[in-house]
Amino acid sequence: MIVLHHSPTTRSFRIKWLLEELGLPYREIVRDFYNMERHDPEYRHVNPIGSFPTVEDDGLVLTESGAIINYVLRRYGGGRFLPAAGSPQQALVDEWMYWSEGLFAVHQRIYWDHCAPPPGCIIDPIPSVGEEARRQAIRYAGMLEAALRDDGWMVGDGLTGADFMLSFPLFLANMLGWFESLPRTAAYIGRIAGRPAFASAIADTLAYLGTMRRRVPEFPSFRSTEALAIPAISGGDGPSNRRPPLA
Ligand SMILES: N[C@@H](CCC(=O)N[C@@H](CS)C(=O)NCC(=O)O)C(=O)O
Repeated sequence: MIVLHHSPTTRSFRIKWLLEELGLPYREIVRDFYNMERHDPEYRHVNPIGSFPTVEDDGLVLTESGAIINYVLRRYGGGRFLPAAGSPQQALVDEWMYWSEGLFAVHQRIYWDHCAPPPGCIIDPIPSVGEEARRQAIRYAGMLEAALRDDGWMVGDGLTGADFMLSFPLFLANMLGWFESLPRTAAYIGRIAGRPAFASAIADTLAYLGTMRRRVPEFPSFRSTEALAIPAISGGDGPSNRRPPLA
């Protein structure tokens, strides 16, 4: 059975949403992102930097959302959410999947590092750098705004891997109010958020955000946890397709 290592508020909700949408059985292991749980030796044997998501299946370990989405759809999707191999639609799905993580989310990450309230920000943030990244992210979102058709999709006529990938950075951006001048994009993420499987996958994230707001002063910056003495992991029987974890 698929094992999903999940942490509320992180990209692993993409995978949770996909598994819920497909109705696939899976085992979920939940860790708190903002304390040391992601540095548990047990988890770092599976994922050397303790990032989310990680999926284990049949001895295979994957730690990139896009690869996980494609793997799950190709192996277990039964054709759902998957354009024909080699079709122009598949090329467009790939394009939006790369766009999501390689372009939009990069700028969002820079914004978050420099402008988020603790515990999201880095130790020495430079707000002007974050602000410029926010402007660039919104400029890039103009590409999505232009690609969204009147029927609300940008590829084909239903969900694809691109929607699962886009859900993470766009949901966050929408919460930050970035799409006020991009009505199609705002409506698109609103429609996705209205899907029952999405609502079920995001529920723990929303609950966690509520508690975080109350507890923020107690939390260390998640960057500052990197500066703490996090023990190196050595030896052990890691998954077969992984090299030994980083020190
Ligand atoms: N490109 C990866 C990014 C994974 C990632 O950076 N996840 C964040 C949470 S949203 C994380 O765990 N970061 C911890 C770190 O970078 O050390 C993906 O799309 O899955």
